[in-house]
Amino acid sequence: MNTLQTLAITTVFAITSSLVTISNAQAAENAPPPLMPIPSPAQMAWAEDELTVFIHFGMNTFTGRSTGLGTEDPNLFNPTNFDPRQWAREAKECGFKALLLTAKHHDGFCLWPTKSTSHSIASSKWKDGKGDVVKEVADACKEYGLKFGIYCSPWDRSQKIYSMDKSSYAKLYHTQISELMSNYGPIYEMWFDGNKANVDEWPNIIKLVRTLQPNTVIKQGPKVIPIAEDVRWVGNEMACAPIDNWCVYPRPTEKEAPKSIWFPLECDTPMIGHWFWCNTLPLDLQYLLNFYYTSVGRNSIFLMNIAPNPKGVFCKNSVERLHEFSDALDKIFGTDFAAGKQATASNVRGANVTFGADKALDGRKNTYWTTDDGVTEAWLEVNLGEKKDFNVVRMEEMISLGQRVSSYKVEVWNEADKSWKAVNKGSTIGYRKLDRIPKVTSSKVRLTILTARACPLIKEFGVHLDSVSPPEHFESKFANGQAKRGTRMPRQCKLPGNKQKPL
Ligand code: FUL
Repeated sequence: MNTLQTLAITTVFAITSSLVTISNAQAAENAPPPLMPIPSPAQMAWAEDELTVFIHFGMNTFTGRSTGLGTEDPNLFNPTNFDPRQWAREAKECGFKALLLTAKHHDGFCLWPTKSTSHSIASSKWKDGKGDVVKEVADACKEYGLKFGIYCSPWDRSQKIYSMDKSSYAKLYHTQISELMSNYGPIYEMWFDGNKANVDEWPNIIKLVRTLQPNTVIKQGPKVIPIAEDVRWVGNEMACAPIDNWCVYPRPTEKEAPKSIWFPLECDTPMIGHWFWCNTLPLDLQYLLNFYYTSVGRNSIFLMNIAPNPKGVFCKNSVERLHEFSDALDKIFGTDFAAGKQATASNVRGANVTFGADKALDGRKNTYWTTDDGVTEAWLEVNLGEKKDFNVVRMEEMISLGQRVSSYKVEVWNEADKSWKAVNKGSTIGYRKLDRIPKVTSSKVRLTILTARACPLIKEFGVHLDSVSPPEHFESKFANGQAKRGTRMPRQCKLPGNKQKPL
């Protein structure tokens, strides 16, 4: 570190920000070239959504089942106060960017008047068989400025041909996807479920989505090689991404795979009910905050399921919890003690202010601190100006130019013995990494990139105080905890007297 320290270049935010008005360091002279793979524009926009709402609504809402049988009477579907505008309004108010609806779940009941089967709302008495849930939800999203996405289960228990005549089922499914991709405006994400998904000629389905909705991201359902989708499932229902989460797939090793792709993880979990409504209380706020840390805070996005009730609305408890969650995020992340403060780095690319240390503290999404080519070990030091209490460190890479960092440490300055004290070590950063640490009080904090695939590009670095989550969430064992593959959310007791199970 001594050599690095001697190379230290100080850049002061106040001076440089007034001199440099480059809004896009990507286009700047001597900018680092992209390190492949990089996200497509659709994948990039998807990553920036951060918070998205999953809606499981359909036949199961009225039967209480989590997986329907496929033999249900269409007339059971009868929301008495169907109000997707309420869903969209609440989601928007709480900072969610997109909403994804189960147009058809495993029971096969279609929420739009499809030509492919009579097992749909067209056969119900609801709105005299003239209703179209998918359209009303799409319209509500448009009205409130949310992106709209669709889930359509490949597995279909209402169709005997699903296993008996796979090629006929593939045609039926093709028709359904074609209708959904053609008639409801832009679809930001097509979510294929992998559960028992076994559809003939799957690549044709992917091609169809690509043709009809070229800007959508496709979530992987059945695992078909070569991978043609854009997003993969996290592997648990606890919204818990691995602590070392690469969007580069397969994950980089010393010998990088020549054909790695950008293939980010998506984290989903139910906030109330199982996936569908089942008269439970929503999860406590501390669960939701933990999910945020283990999803958005681990280089992923959070797809939080809110099950509307049989009336067709988010119940009062869901709405309250959603607002509590949003308020808590504002409280925690609304103040960044490092924002705009004085920063120093061990190396600045070409000694050019465009890539200076302060660029990691300027809150802009197109600027970053970076180093010279070949410099993959480097530090960024921030002087907070005065002692601050904090327990969350936020790091963000400029992923549009590739995910690079493979190990780092965070240290705080100990005034008493004039030394740096490590508070955390980590591996990947990616779009955003949030490290929870036991609360510290310090006036200086330092991020050291220890190893990277190429010169690191740090878009943002921040420190925050989370006074909402319980203190045990900041202990390393919990904060850096992992979920086992296949883990499902603990189901809650039914009302009344619901007792949340401990995390
Ligand atoms: C799973 C399904 O089986 C669940 O019912 C739910 O839809 C979840 C999002 O995906 O595979």
